[in-house]
Amino acid sequence: SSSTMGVYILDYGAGNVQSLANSLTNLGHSFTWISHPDDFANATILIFPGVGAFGTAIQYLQSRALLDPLRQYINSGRPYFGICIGMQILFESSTESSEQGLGLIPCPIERFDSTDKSVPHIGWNSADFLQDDPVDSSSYHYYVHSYCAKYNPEKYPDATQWVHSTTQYGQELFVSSVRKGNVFATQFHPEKSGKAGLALLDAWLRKPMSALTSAPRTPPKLKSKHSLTKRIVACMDVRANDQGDLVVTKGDQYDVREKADLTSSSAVITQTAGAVRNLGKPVALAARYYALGADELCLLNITSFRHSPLQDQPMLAVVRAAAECVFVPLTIGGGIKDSVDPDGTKRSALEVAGAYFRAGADKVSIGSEAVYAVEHLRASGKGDGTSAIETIAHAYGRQAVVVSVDPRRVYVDPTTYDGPYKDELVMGQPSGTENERGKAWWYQCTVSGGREARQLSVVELARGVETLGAGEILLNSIDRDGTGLGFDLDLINLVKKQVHIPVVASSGAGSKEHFVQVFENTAAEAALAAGIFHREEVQIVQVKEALQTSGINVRL
Ligand code: 1PR
Repeated sequence: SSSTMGVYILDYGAGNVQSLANSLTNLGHSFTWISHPDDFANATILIFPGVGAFGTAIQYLQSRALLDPLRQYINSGRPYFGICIGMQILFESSTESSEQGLGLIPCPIERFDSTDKSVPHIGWNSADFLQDDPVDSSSYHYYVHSYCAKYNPEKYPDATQWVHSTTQYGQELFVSSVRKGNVFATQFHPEKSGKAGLALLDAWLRKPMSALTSAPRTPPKLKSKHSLTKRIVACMDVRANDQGDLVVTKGDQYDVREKADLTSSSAVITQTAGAVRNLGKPVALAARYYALGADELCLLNITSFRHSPLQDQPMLAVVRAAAECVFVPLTIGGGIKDSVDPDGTKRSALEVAGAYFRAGADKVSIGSEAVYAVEHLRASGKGDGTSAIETIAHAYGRQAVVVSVDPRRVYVDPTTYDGPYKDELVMGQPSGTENERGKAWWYQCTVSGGREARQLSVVELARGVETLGAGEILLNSIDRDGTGLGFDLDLINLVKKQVHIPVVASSGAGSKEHFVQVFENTAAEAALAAGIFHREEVQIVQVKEALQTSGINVRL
């Protein structure tokens, strides 16, 4: 039963608008999609959830003759809620592209300064609200963007009357929501901000024109530290078991089968003879981790290299079902590449990614293809615009493209090693493990889930994927995966030094202290774990409490 009439969502065909649809459904509001310019006439409430790139959004609206009707709708005084790009288009212009915005708010959209911080700004941050409103100002909201409206009342005095809240990232203040008359818009994603975000959407839908009591405005001030939290990511490796059911599995250095029963006389002595480990059903686990406070979820289709992913309807169905009940960001990986269906139909990586975005994914994660793309980049000196990273970043924005890296240590004798990775060697410490003492190592990239090693180091890969347009690095470690020995701090520090994009530390978490360790000793923006959560050895909330006790900012 709907409490609101005539709610319309403007879908501009790029980015994850399904999440907004799912959150409205979850809240019990019905809605209609705007697909034709005439539809605006029937709308009494309009939401524009723009994810992606500014230029692509404007071009799409223009090509479908939706831009002028949108402008007319907003000018007519009917309620409008814009999200992310849906907020940015209200501004004059964006340095992201040459397209002009609607120009309601006289101020440009500009890129964050990346000299002191990672860009995109990804994660949960808080806001200073300057007006009374339906927002619980103590809550964190999810942001994912490289461009923003900088808060600058001296330079853009006429924009300040729109400012509803500001948020600090690094030492920059930006406008995180605007509100005036019939217009409300947020840079953050309420549809991905858990319970707080859903509550905000619900409050607005119930009273979209609620008169604002103009509270006296205290101009926001820069603080010594921003309040972006460190993210805790729960990861589910998904594959079919021998019965053909999709299950969440968990490897030990990427081997996901049970060890063979070596005591049985008939056992063949191999390490991989057992069944695929089954740790649960993907959608049920995703729902559980959302409820338990995960800041983000990751679903990896770990056998996607075997077949054509768009034929892999079960995985798309998993994403669709997970997105219906999970209101934090969802990353989908595995098989994001150019492929050919059994009937000969060619599918570009962009189409594959598009199918996942439409199903409800917020980001896609690219593994093997990223390695090949950087090999190509190294050979030819520059990207040719055709790689999965480039095409998807162009259409959906960098922030939607994660590169998942599967490096493995290659141990060498530092006194004799004369190979190409001399400058990247990590020296083993006397306090290290038996393997490490007196040795040095470099990190080699692999493809196909660690099955094949390539002549490419993790340093080359990290630099290359940033150049090509990746928005984030998911940094696994084959050596640490499933071992519970803790994150590979050397690896994380090495990669973190190469790039200006966020890095998600992954592999090896065995206790809550390991999360404290990774954030105290590296600049990783997020930490991901699988086994420890699947086996319920530690709860997500315990991890966050331990971090908070150590003075690390988290969303509790
Ligand atoms: O190459 O683009 O098709 O992507 C394949 C994706 O599948 C890559 O992201 C790759 O990392 C992943 N993958 C492939 N094979 C495996 C495997 O385990 N056999 N899983 C695999 C990688 C690593 C993490 C794991 C952490 C944390 N899994 O996802 O969750 O290591 O584990 P822990 O906390 O238990 O230590 P493409």
